[in-house]
Amino acid sequence: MRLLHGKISTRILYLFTFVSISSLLSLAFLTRPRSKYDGPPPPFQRPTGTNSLKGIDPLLYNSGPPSGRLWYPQERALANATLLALVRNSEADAMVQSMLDLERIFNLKFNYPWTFLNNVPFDEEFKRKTRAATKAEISYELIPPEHWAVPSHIDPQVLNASMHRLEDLGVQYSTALSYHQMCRYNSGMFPFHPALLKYKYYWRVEPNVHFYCDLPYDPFHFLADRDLIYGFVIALYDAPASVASLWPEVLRFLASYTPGKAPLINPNAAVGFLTDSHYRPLHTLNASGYSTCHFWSNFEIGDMDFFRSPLYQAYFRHLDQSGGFFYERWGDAPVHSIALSLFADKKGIHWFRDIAYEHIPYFNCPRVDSSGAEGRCQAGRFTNGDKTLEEEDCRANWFHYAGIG
Ligand SMILES: Nc1nc2c(ncn2[C@@H]2O[C@H](COP(=O)(O)OP(=O)(O)OP(=O)(O)O)[C@@H](O)[C@H]2O)c(=O)[nH]1
Ligand SMILES: [Mg+2]
Repeated sequence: MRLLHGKISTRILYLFTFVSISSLLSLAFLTRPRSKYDGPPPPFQRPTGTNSLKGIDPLLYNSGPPSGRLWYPQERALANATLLALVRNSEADAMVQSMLDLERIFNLKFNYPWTFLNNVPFDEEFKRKTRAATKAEISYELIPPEHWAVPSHIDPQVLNASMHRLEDLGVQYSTALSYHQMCRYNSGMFPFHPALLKYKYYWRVEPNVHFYCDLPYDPFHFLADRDLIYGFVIALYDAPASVASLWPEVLRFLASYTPGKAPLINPNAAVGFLTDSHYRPLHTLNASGYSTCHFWSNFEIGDMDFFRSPLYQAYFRHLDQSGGFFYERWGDAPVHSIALSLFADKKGIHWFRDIAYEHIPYFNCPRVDSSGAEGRCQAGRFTNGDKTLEEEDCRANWFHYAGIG
């Protein structure tokens, strides 16, 4: 009998000890100091000295989903939108890589149609490989030759001399004629492709990009519901020599255009984003007053009506007429970004902080939950490890002039 009592009291003692230790452990867990990154980021303070966002990058914070109504799969009819890629036949495998990522994180649930554009017909191999990468509809489209051709006002001798001058200045791709054509096409021609006229919104996708975290809501309805016209993830400085005369040409356009009653520059535009010289004064100097900061356009989710508007088209035609797409190497990224930062309300431009993305060598990596983002895309990662690339990040300018939004 005594033996039995002894056994019971030992068990009670064990149980008591177990319960006490567990309670202490859970108390310690619950009361542990929360990381300062567990809530939304504090109001943005522009770093002094360098543009480094180390320690204050909004991507380090677990800011949760965007505010307002979000539309999840099957909750609403699809928006008038397409996933869009200008791509070469030789890039089929790289395109499939991007597609599989975007399908996995987003489109398997939504089923938005894909549109592929090319200046030569897509071959059977490209079609076969890309068809196998999605259940969604795909259109394979040839670009009308007159949209792609080098305009007749471009002088071949000046073009040749300019290409080699830029090459000597180290401007990447300056001697590749097709690269100039591609930049011009993406700057102002693409929304007029006959196959795109029926769409309002596009999500631009390039071959060989990566998407990491799940995107649970519809980004097109997100833009439409909030009167947003453009979404980006990464903002970078450009090589000043590639755009040396772009800003003066933009100023000439602004001086020459008579728009009627509406103000040409939007009263709530982020002009300072374009003219800033705080972090890289030599860039602003060498690009004749343009900071060279731009939304990196290999990722864009946007409203084609902005690029189809009479004002944007007048701006594009002016730039095109000046020859700078060929005599310099103006990219569609600065051309889009300048127009957006002049003609649009800055509140209409959205930073998709929650889309985890990589186009070599840069990243946009959010903190998706309290355990941090997945493997390769850890919160706040910006480059592939090359420290010299860190200074190419100009998001600090955008946050300063337009807010984090
Ligand atoms: N059809 C077609 N697509 C092109 C051509 N040149 C470029 N592209 C596409 O245009 C987009 C931009 O070209 P990229 O070569 O990626 O240019 P980039 O992003 O500035 O350069 P990288 O850093 O090398 O990726 C990609 O989607 C390419 O597939 C071309 O001559 N024909
Ligand atoms: Mg690219």
